[in-house]
Formats: sequence, C-alpha cells, structure tokens
Amino acid sequence: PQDALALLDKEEHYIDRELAKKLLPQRDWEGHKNSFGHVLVIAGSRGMTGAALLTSKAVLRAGAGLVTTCLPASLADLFDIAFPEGLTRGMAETRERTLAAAAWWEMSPLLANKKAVVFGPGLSTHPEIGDLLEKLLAESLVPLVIDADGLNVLAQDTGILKTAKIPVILTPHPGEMGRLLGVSAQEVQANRVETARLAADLFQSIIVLKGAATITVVPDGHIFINSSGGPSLATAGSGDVLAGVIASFLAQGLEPACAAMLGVYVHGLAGDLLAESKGIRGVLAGDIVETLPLALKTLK
Ligand code: NPW
Ligand code: AMP
Ligand code: MG
Repeated sequence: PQDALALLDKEEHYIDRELAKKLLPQRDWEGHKNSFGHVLVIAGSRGMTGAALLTSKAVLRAGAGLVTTCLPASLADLFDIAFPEGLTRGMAETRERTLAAAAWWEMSPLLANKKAVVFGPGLSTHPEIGDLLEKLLAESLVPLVIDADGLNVLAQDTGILKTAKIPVILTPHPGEMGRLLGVSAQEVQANRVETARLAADLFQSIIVLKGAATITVVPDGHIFINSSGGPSLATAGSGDVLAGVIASFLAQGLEPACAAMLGVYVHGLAGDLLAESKGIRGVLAGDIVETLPLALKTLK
C-alpha cells in the first residue's frame, strides 16, 4: 500500500474506492492484537468524556489491536466501565477536571510501545493542555494526530510544531483551520485548496481540512480530495471518530499520508452506508463507529 503514493504523478487526486482498496492494509491471518498496533488516545475532560470514548472506540473498530486512553483521573472509572475493551489511565487533573500539565510524567512512559497517538478530542482549551502538547511534540517519537482542542491550543503558538521529531497530521474543520491561520472559517471555505496547501507548507505537517469533500495535503504539495461521505456525517463527535480512524491506520503500519487518506475515505464510506440504511438525518457519531467494520468489509 505504501507504493500507492509513488504511483502518483499528478498534483491533485481523488480518493476513490480504487485508491482506498490499494491503501487498505492486508490482515495477517496469523496476527495477534499486538501485530495490529496499539494507539494512545489523549482526550476528554468534564462534559466531553464522550469525545474520548468515540475516538478510542473508533481506533478498535477500524482494526487496531489495542487502545489506551489517558483522561482526567476523576473521569477514568466511569470511562473504564463504559469501554471495557479499552485500557484506561486516569491522570493528574486540574480543578476544572481537565488533564493537568503534571499528567505528562504519567503519560510519557506510555509512549514506549505505541504506534500512534491522538491528542485533542474533548480536552478543553485549559492552558495546561497547551503545556502537555508542547512536551509531547518536543519529546515523542510516535506519529501524532492532532485534532479538536489540540488544534485550538496549538493555534496559540504554532511554533511548537517546529520541535516535532515525528510526522504530524492535523485534522482541522474550517473553524479550527481559521484559528490556526488567523482567518475566519468563511475565508477558509472560500479558498479550501489554497488554504490547506498553505497550512501544509507553513506547518510542515499533513493537513486534513474537513468538511464536504475533505482535502488531504502533504507538505510536498500533493492534494487528495475525498469522494466519500455526505451530510449524514454532520453530527456531534463525527470528527472525534475520524481522528481515531486515522490513528488506527497509522498503528496498522500505514505511512502517515496514506493513513490520513484512507481514514478520511473509510469514515466517509461509513457515512454513506448509514445514509442508505438510516437516512441522512439523525445519525449519531456512535453509529459511524459501529459501521466502520462494515465499511472496511465492503472495501475488500
Ligand atoms: P459556524 O459558526 O457554526 O458556522 P469549535 P467543536 C466552525 C468536542 N466535542 N464549515 C463553526 O462555524 C471536540 O472534540 C465533544 C464551516 C464554529 O465557528 C472539541 O474538543 C463531543 N465552519 C470541542 O468539543 C461532541 C465550521 O467552527 C466553530 C465547520 C469543541 O469542538 C462534540 C465550531 O468549532 C465535539 O466533537 C464547517 N464544516 N465546522 C462529546 N460528545 O464529548 C465547524 N465550523 O468551537 O472548535 O467547536 O468543533 O464542537
Ligand atoms: P467535526 O466538526 O470535527 O466533528 O468533524 C466533522 C466530520 O464530519 C468531518 O470529518 C467532516 O468532513 C464530516 N462532515 C461534516 N459535514 C459533512 C458534509 N456535509 N459532507 C461530508 N462530510 C461532512
Ligand atoms: Mg471536531
């Protein structure tokens, strides 16, 4: 699947079923859970534990073998019960029940055996979240997906991206992209391709600019426009699911650009299947999570 990128000679491409099939990692029949990768999810705070749950479930539903979720200590026991398949680590928290900067000392040893990290869904924009991201970028050697509040705290100092030693995938919706670049969401929407390209160049990261026809741009300028998905995906927590899916494919061994493209396509395909079975109204993000295995099956 990694060769798929090398086959490309044009600057712009559509991510369609054919490309997605090429990207999908083979499933080793003798594989065990460790073969399919372990993801660390850093997510959740009081009132947004659901974001951590959606991301973490999506990691397993997209095929990774193991997921560990770091969240504020006082939320950990509930989370553990809500998600028996996942490993839960409660960590140092602030008075507001968001992760505290001191959580870094509990979090950093967990990076050792991980294949991918997600940072952001439901974390809040408490200043200590920015401290955590700064440490993670400077010290981690594990490919990283930054979404949601991870992007919101990054917007306060995008310079910390320069310290990263590892590939970084940023997954902004137009509002988050606007905050990163200091422009409005409307300006982003009016110039989606140019904006995504500018961000990829400026931040030397893979950019997934979400919304109808999600655009994935790699720092060398290649652009991939997604062809799956629709308004069934316009529902609370949908992006939290996407972050988990992309990390899942990273953990299963895909190169970061391939993981981003396949993640976006499969997330959209789950939305398309739901549009057929349930309609385009009233889909829950949890429905998207539950439809991921079927979406992957239809790609085989
Ligand atoms: P407007 O004004 O609506 O047009 P925020 P968030 C804009 C967590 N969640 N096209 C939008 O524009 C997340 O993980 C937790 C154009 C507005 O300005 C985050 O941590 C859930 N504009 C946190 O909530 C479920 C668009 O962006 C701004 C756009 C905040 O994330 C929900 C809104 O963005 C949620 O995922 C588009 N397609 N999309 C849970 N169950 O725990 C967005 N905008 O202020 O960053 O709010 O995205 O809800
Ligand atoms: P978020 O705003 O972070 O929850 O992310 C929303 C997710 O749903 C992203 O993956 C968007 O691309 C997707 N999405 C939302 N609305 C649409 C739409 N009208 N068509 C296709 N995808 C959408
Ligand atoms: Mg989001």
